[in-house]
Amino acid sequence: MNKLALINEFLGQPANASEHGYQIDHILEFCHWFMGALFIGWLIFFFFVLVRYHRSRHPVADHAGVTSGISTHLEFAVVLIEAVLLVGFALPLWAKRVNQFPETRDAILVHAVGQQFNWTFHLPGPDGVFGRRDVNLVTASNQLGLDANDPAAKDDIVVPGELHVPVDRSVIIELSSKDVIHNFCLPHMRIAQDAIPGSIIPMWFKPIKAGTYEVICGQLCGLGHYSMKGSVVVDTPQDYEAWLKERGEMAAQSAAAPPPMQRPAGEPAPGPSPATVPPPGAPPAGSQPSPSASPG
Ligand SMILES: [Cu+2]
Repeated sequence: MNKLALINEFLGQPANASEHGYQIDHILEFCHWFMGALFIGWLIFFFFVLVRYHRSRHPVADHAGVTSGISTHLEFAVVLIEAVLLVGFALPLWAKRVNQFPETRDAILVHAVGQQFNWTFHLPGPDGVFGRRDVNLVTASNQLGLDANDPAAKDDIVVPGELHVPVDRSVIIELSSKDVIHNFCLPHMRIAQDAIPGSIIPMWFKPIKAGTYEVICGQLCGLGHYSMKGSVVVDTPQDYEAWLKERGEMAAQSAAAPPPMQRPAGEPAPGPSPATVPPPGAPPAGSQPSPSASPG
């Protein structure tokens, strides 16, 4: 790392672990140094003006003002540098991110679904086809509403919180959300994208360093937002295959297990509910026979 890049480290940027990340880092470095120079420049100018135009030196206002063109030149230079940064560097880099996706046959394709307050990952399994998902099928044990009757869903892998990907291979993540707007932010990969209910939004990156990296939610999505974390584990190809195999076996086992018992529609939940427990001091319900007065 060169000395100039230390400003990113100083500002808390974690070490880059993606192929394109150095380009983002260069722009960040330049912007921070440029803003630092502007800050110091304006600060010097501010104190110069405070001293130079103090009331004791100029008791009467000068209505002619400044006649030199230096401020115009300085402001034009600042606008020019900002325009070059935006049009010359930032926009092309952003366009490459959103328009030039890797070929799907070379990349790992994963669905990531955000909900208050966790991430769930959906992989297509050995057949390479994602099973159908239906919001009406969502239950506590089927967080994504995967359709068990869809043959393509039989081998699908659903993992909460932790996604594994192989190193040196592009990863395309298609994002969606079950409730509010979340943001899938991977600071080490220099990538973030909103997850919006009703939309499927793709993002991609290519990890170049094995390790475990934190996923955070980059949108204030509710009271538990602070705890909406996950992780992306970048494995060697062998470790990734082993993880995929293990997860595939677990998915096959859970698919073969009988479905959990479900109450018939309309049947109330077991145990007292707010509707069946009288509030303290309330007269006993007349229409309901008490247990001691059972007919017999
Ligand atoms: Cu969130």
